[in-house]
Amino acid sequence: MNKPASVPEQFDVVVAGAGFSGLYMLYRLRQLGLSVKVLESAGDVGGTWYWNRYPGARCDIPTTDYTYSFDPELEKEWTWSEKYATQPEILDYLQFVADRHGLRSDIEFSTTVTSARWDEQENRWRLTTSCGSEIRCRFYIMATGCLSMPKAADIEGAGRFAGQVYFTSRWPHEGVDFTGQRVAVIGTGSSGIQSIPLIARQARELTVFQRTANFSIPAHNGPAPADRLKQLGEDRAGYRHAARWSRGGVPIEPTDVLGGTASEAVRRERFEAAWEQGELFGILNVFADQGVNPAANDIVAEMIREKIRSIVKDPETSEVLCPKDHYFGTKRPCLDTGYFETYNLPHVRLVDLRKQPIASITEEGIETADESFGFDAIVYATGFDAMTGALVAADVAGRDGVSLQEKWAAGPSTYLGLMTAGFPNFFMLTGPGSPSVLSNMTVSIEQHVDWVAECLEGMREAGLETIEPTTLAEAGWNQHVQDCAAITLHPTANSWYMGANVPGKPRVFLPYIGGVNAYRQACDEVASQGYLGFRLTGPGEDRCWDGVIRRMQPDVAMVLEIMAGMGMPPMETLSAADARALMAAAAQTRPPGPEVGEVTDGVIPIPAGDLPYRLYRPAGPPEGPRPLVVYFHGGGWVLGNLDSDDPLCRDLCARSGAVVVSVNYRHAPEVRFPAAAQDAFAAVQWADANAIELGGIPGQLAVAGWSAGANVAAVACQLARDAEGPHISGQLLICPVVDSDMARPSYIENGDGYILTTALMRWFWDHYADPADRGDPRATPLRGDLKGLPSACIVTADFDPLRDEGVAYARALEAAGVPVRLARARGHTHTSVTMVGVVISGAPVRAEIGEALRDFFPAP
Ligand code: N01
Repeated sequence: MNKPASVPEQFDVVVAGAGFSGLYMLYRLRQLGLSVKVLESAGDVGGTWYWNRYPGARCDIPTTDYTYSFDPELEKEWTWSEKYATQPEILDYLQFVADRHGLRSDIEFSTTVTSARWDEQENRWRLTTSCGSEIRCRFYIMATGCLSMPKAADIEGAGRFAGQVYFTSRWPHEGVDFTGQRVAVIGTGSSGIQSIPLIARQARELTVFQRTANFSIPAHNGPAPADRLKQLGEDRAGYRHAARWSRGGVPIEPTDVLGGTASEAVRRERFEAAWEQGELFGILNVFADQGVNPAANDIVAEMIREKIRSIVKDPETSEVLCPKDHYFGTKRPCLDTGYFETYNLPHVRLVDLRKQPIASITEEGIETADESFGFDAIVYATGFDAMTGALVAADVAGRDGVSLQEKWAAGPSTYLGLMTAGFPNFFMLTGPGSPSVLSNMTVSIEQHVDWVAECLEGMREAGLETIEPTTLAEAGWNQHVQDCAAITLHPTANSWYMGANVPGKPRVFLPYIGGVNAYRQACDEVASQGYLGFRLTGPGEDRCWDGVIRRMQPDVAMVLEIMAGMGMPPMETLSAADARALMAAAAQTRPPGPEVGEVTDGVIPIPAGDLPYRLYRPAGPPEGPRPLVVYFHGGGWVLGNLDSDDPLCRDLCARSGAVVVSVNYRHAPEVRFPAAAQDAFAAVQWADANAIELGGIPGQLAVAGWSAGANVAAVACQLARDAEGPHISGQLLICPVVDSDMARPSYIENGDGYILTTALMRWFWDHYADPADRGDPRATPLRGDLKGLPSACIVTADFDPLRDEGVAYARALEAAGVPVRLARARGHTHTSVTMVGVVISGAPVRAEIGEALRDFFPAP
């Protein structure tokens, strides 16, 4: 007789993992009255802190912060013994939490989820486990951690070694005694750096194999910091609230000191204070710009190298220990206790794998290109398949049987790091695309768990059964995650943040670097907007408010926030003179733009008087004449001058290799339409006639302009065509004004809040041209004859009221047979693309502009 098939167990929710996130998730789901089962591979709770038992394992966020905040009573009952608690103490803490809330009864230990399949008919997940059981659940939540899947040993011969082999990430529970042994440690990340000093205390000989030198600062461990304890004692709730709304999940005051401009004394003082403090978020906050500006980063990096050189006595060893191949912070910096000092011990040796790579592991030890080493034990501290490893390995398949592994073949794709399209009712806690590893994990974990719990509660109340992100929302979030990373130095490093440590893993920045606070804000907004970007279904219900939660470039958003905080009066409420003074004052504080070869000022004689110009000549070869670009500044025909657009002109010059002549045309309201347009045309005629004197190549002349400057540049092209000369090779129009019609959708969408407003545009027009003149093609070139005009590059910005008229001009030029390149400044405002050295995300757009300018001319 056949054995009857066992009936699968049914739960509302299954959670995989019983570490920090799984335990709290269980607690919250129970509070909601849902039936829950937690499956945990390990023999007990603890997650990371269960497995990583190597000597010296500690957290690298002060334990007063690296702790649950959901239970104030728990906080009172538990006191951390040290600033950075050891692994056994953190494990004790998690066991204490599990006991205190009776969590173990819903956890099945030593059980791994071996597969998860979405059943579309039943709207259920079907799970199988390593114990052979089947489970059905409505929601499946992976709380499997970011650094839980050890990286496979990717070294030739691994497995051949006859001695003892240890992985820091899977350390024996009974501990290891290295006394009298010859020990090798491979890897100098956090795990290696923490364990090496302690292994050195026991081993007879210790040889460390280092592929990449790592930045590390002393932890200065000891009692929990008194100031932190005082703050917590006085206002625990306030402290935790501040942590939740901080950038990294630890409440610190972000500095506004810039490395590039700070005095040597300030630099030194800030660095030494951070070094003494011994905290990651302190050393990452020496300068506001160290994460984005190579020069500022180099200052911190060099000061750390100085420290290493001062600690390590052997100059050759200390040089090998000095990190030089990545910017500080782009690989996770380490906190150590006596790490560099360890290399002063006579029985400790450092092998530089950049000079002598490992050829093979042998039965006796390790062979490099130059030497054979014999060992009794090898310790692999070689890291993890971070952030995606545990998720992808878990054999999860969503709609149509598509697995996570297949879907993420080119890198992870998530909405908010919480869910992924095609996998309904499947949540990831601290998944890729969330702040996770870049933050205090416990704060991020609590935020994710709370968000998921509130989502499930809301669904239950609304009678909804499934939730799943849309592909639009997910693509938007992925883009935002990458945009946030792109303005930092992070993508330059071969880090596990980039997936670069695992051979063959797609190179994608994995966590969200926009900050815990910004991320929480985005998650809250998504929920409060009816779960924007999610499809929710239930009996007779199918609702979806589709959309993208963050479309603006992160640094543009930051600039807008700063400007809003400055409380400046709206420009259109000022007189022209006051508005000009305000612009001039703002220009004082910005970066100067790139160096160019030569900058000279002069005047262009025109019948009405002299027009000032400034000429920028590129640095470096080739000597001799270059193409000429005549540039007209922005400012609504009212504001602006040679200084206002100076950084942009330098940038255009450096990127295009052309001589740029920036012309200050006459301004309204003193001189109104059509003076600016006439001046522009006169300047072009003059530049063409004087090309040789200006260092230009006769016949190779383009015009360019931004905003109202692009307006007069476009008009100059039409006037030159009508006058049958001069010949213009191309027109670069950055966010141009080409029409006076303010009814286009971009005016409706972007007319307020993005610096150039509808009200300001009206103010500009009123200063410049009478209503009766505004239909004149010399004011609104879109209304002119567009045949026979020079090739154009038109740049439009997403958050610009003028966006649609720029597009309209491009379309109209194309229709008239003019070759057009339309460059979209994604996520930018009218002004942000021009903010050289301030808005880093504008650089790729300006690179495209430089290329377009070069394309106007024959190749040199
Ligand atoms: O791993 P890692 P980890 N041949 O990837 C080297 C957290 N954590 O376990 O840089 C030779 O950082 C590799 O070299 P390279 C923390 O977030 C926290 O140390 O790839 N060498 C690197 O030196 C941390 O960042 C704490 O060139 C090889 C090392 O192995 C993260 O976990 C403690 C190699 C791996 O360093 C991971 O840290 C511990 C090979 N084939 C961990 N493959 C605290 O809270 C790899 N390496 C303090």
